[in-house]
Amino acid sequence: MSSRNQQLFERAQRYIPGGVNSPVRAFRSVGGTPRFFASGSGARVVDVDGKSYVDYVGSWGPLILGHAHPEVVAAVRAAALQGLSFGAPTAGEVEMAELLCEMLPTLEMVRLVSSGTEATMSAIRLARGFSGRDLLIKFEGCYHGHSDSLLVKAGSGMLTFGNPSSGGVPTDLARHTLVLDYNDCAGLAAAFAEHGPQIAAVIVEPVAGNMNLIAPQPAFLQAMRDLCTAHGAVLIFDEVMTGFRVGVRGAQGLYGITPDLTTLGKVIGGGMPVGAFGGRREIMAMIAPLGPVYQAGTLSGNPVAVAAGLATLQLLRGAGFYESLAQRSRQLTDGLVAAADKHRVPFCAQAIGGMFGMYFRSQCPQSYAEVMDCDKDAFNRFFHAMLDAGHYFAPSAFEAGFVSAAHSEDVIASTIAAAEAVFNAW
Ligand code: KE4
Repeated sequence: MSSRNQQLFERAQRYIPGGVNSPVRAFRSVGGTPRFFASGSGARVVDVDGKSYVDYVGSWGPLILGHAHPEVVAAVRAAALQGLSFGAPTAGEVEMAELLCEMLPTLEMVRLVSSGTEATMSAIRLARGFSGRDLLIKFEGCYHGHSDSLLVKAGSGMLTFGNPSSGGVPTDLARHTLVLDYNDCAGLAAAFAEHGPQIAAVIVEPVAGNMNLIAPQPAFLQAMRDLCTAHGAVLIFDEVMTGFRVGVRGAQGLYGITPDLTTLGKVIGGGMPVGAFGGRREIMAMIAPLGPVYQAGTLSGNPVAVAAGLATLQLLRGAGFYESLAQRSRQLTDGLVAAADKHRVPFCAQAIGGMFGMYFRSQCPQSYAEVMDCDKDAFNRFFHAMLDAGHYFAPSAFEAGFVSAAHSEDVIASTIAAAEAVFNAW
């Protein structure tokens, strides 16, 4: 008899492309039937067949406090009882803007939107409007949402203009995006030497989390900052994933780099749809209705979503929050590595704040090419064995994982014990 997960997936595929509302959820990278979740509480989620899992996806990052945190749910309930949306300014949006600018001092002004994609799309348009230039630099393996200028893969040569990486993206548009190698300082310098006066912006994940987790080489981000300053290009830190995830001041605080613009999402909505872009006042002043760069959104700053975000941000400012989160992440990665080593399985893992990467490879990768060198089949085998054991990791070898404040030492120890059993039977 098919499970309720399978029954729902069959129904879903009749009316929803691939049966999902976002491709990675379809399990196509790992195979098998995606899990339909019925509920979540703290570090756990329960699927429609009643099976419970320790959750290391956390809705891809937003659930830094764990599922259904009582204070966040209470804030959402209270806001909802006052009305779901007005399409007009609310006090909560002012509080949110003030809080974001206080927590991230590089933000002089900020605009709320409803997703990370909207945030990065708007920031790129703003950088082009501010600089009067068209060329955008991004890095292979970094994902910044699905706006057309970002669905571009490297051209034939590293310094040749991009080609569409998705159907429906005009070649004429893709050619305005240059795709370079992450952590390649020489390639970045060469691109500026060749195209400097035409470069509107560089957009980067300051810690890459969409090609599994790749840490920036210390010199890489500083070189980017220096080159953007020297050539009058806008440096955009896409902190949709790293913002308030790797530390209280995001990756910009961790590495001491001041971007010109920052994009945010995920954690700032606490599980509800909130994105944001912000930065230098002289740049943000170009955004409508102040300036000529248009940007808008029916549900931007939605009061119920903002209530969830405000409650979340207030709670993660608590003393020792990030120290404890980082300890839990390290407990997980150290434990997984020890379990794999004990059974001589080629494996490594690393954590930065509340996010982590794990790789079926002897050394942690430092580039897109090295990520591609990881044993994807081994990951898929591990993924399903751990899923069966009740531990839910991202259903792709090319995604980072997330720990929440609800992941106690004991919960993490249970995951490590399950991994030990999996590696013992490897
Ligand atoms: P959204 O439009 O999905 O809210 O945000 C896009 C985005 C922008 N920038 C970064 C650094 C991101 O990681 C994302 C979205 N991340 C993926 C997870 N790899 C979301 C999961 C999904 O696409 O379903």
